[in-house]
Amino acid sequence: MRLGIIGLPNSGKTTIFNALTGQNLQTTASSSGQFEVHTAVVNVPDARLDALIKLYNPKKIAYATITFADIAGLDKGISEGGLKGQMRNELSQVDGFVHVVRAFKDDTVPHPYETINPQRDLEMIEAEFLLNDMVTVEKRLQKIADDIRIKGKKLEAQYADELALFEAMKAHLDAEKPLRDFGLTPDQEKSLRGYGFLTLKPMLIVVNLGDEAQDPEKLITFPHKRTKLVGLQGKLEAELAQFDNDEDRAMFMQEYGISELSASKVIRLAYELMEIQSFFTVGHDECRAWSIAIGATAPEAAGVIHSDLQKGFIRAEVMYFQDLLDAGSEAAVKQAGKFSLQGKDYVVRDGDIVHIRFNV
Ligand SMILES: Nc1nc2c(ncn2[C@@H]2O[C@H](COP(=O)(O)OP(=O)(O)O)[C@@H](O)[C@H]2O)c(=O)[nH]1
Ligand SMILES: [Mg+2]
Repeated sequence: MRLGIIGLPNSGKTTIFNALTGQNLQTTASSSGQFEVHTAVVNVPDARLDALIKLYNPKKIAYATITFADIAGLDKGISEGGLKGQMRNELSQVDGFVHVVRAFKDDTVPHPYETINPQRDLEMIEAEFLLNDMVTVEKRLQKIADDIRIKGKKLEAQYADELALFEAMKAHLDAEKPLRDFGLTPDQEKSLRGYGFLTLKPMLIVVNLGDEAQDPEKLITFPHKRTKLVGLQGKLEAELAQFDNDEDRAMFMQEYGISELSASKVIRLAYELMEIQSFFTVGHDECRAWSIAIGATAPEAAGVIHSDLQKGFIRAEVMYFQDLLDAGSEAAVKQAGKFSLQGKDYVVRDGDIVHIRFNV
């Protein structure tokens, strides 16, 4: 999963990127507004995998991962005529956004629009995304109209469904509503994937609170689907991520009243937002966590591991991780009757331990 960190210049994107990834990229008090992307891959903390590792003592360990991309260069006016080039590619390819909005006051850090106003800043970028999606929809409508004009009315029937969908999306965007709220069916969503609509992507709004711990709900109103809101103290969190001694970090956290590190909080919220969950594969060679869409079936889980496993899927051997921990061994799970063989319709649960039987 790839999450793009976006926001106005000087909102604290790079600071939050550092907090989430433990990196130490240069932050800057001058707003350059240049397109630039930095990425880092982080492990998804998982106490269940830690427990499984203790049980198997495997040669290899692999946590599920999330890629964070710090995307600089968004600002007002950028979507005029539709986003272009690398910025467009980068934004349309992420699975979701971490949208950083500035609430911290600091006279040494200039704000591109002078005053501190998180709601305005959030809406400013959202307006750019709405405009970009509108341009994309209009281009498609134009293309369909041209096609019908050139190749004749017989194409009208063929295009009828798509035309109706795009007209409805246009009306929706005209009303300044993000496509997140449109209520696309899963099939429609699949058919639209190639367009990379930005207002369709899940968005975690991170209010960068600075020194003032306060309720982000008081600063931001954004009642839309596929959206979550969280407040973080950017600079403080970035400093916390630099500790390599756990005790020092714990003391620091206590001092500032921080109960959960921003990295694990953001990852937890991202999992909820993206509607994904984890399953495990275990053994003395490797214990590993994988992420998968909630509601995915056993063959789809197999496909996350390797496409051959999905193609040649026969059955999945399934145990629930807590049953394994309670019983102490695979043999004991079997004795307790809690081991099962599942077919292609089985819906994987969060925390399942899966072994795929396959044939290629
Ligand atoms: N006082 C204060 N300054 C911050 C905070 N977060 C970021 N900054 C500062 O704001 C400036 C811009 O931050 P940066 O992360 O580079 O913003 P970006 O342009 O969105 O990547 C830097 O000087 C940061 O040190 C914060 O929580 N409090
Ligand atoms: Mg930056």
